Amino acid sequence: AATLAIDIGGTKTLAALVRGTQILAEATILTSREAGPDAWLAAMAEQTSSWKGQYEQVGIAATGLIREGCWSALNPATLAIPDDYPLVAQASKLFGKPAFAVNDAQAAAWGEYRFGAGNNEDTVFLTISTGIGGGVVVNGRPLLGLAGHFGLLRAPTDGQSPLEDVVSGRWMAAKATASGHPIEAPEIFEQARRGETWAQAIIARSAARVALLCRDIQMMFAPKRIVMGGGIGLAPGYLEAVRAQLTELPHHLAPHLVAASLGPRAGIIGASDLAGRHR
Ligand code: BMX
Repeated sequence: AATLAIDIGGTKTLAALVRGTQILAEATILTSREAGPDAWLAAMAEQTSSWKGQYEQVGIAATGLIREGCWSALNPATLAIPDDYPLVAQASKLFGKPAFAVNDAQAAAWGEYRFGAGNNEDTVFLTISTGIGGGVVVNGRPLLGLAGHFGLLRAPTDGQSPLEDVVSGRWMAAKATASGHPIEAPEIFEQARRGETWAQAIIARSAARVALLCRDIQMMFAPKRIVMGGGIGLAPGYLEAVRAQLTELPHHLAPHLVAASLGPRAGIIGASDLAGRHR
């Protein structure tokens, strides 16, 4: 039995037919950010229409807060979602199958815990992407709802802004533009690889803040591993830049940082497995 798994991120949506950790079919849809949930779901239904009849449930990993099946934005800058959009009801109606929804980073945390780098041990997942997402799995249980939303922490910025607004891909692009290079995060990494110091400085600044976040996560959850994901988190050199900031920590305080072994598929694999457990 397969699951139609959908990972709705701030920049793009990944849809797949998933059975266990097997990806039977896959499609990427760009999130037209101002279109809204009805349009995003309609685009996914259209893009996956040929899979009809091949899945028995729908598992959704979505950026934002999922509470009793309803979807809201915590940071509209990451994706503007109307408050309490009835995501599960709308998805089950549209796809004609029972649906389950969970936050994208919480889904990825479960995927990596069960089938990836988390190795079935206490895991915190951290995605550095359009925002910063977090998921926590302790004693074999995933924390759901609001828990793990590290991107919305304000203590690290003295209350000036959510942490993700000075770390994520959006911040990096804004910094590049402000320094005369109107480019998006992926190209910033490209320029850094070419030795451009302004690009290297933006990446180093973001990584230094993420390193401090990882230290704090270690103090709060003492996970076996912090599994890093996301377009920025998995960009070449980023994880190493974060690790470099943690080397002088005493061993018992140091987070053990590893790359998501399921990569961009952690969310759909985690959402698919969680959907199967919540039937
Ligand atoms: C934001 C928040 C989180 C999400 C994180 C990463 C919104 C819309 N999203 O902190 O729920 O997990 O961004 O989102 O408030 P991504 O789109 O970068 O994966």
